[in-house]
Amino acid sequence: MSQSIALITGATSGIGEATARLLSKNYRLIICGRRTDRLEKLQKELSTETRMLSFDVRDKDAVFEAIQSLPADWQEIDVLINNAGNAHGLDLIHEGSTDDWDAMMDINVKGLLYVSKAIIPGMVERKKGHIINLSSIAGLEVYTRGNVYCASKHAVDALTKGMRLDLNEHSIKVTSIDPGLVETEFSEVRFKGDSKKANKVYLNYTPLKAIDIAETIEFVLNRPPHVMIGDLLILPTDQASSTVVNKKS
Ligand code: 8X3
Repeated sequence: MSQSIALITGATSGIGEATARLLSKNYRLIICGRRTDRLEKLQKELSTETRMLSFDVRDKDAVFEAIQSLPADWQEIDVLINNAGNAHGLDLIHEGSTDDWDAMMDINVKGLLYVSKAIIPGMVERKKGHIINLSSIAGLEVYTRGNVYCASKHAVDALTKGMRLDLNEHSIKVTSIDPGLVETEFSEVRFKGDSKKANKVYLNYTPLKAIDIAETIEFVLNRPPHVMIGDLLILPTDQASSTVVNKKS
């Protein structure tokens, strides 16, 4: 029997890349992202059969064209990991940039919907599948200046719950993974390349690493067929909430 197929969005860095590397032991992989050079490099390094799809989740037509372009023996996707997502800016609501708002809603919410729409009907037909949505502690709590990012992740939380309800009769598992502070390019993107600001987010305590989340995803996927992990909040030991972090100085 051939290995199951997992499709990962945002596979070119951070949690997506770590998850691709970990799942390459047991899955055939479809790695997706915007940065073709990074996808090519990752594809070469993975030991499993891998396909790469280069598209921006914001581009509805590109999403559907890329997924439809998969050859027949790659069409039956067993696991969808909706990982692509970003924060843009950390501004008060009256000072935020509408471009940042568009980017967060377009990538985190609409992009997740487009990819899901391209893949879920096949899962429904086969009555089989597992969707893992990467949400955030920001999908459960709202913090000062988090406004639109938190709204986008609250939307992901609602969509996860909606998917679980609508797909219940088709035996499709739906899981939400809600990380707290994970040291990745996340803050670098949020602060538009200001590394000094970005690095400060992870100073004086021990943040999570991408591999911590990848290992959790692997655990979730390895549960027996009758077990669905619904929702997991994963925090660094030093973090109690969005705003309470035990910084050592
Ligand atoms: C990332 C975690 O706390 O920066 O989603 O919102 S946080």
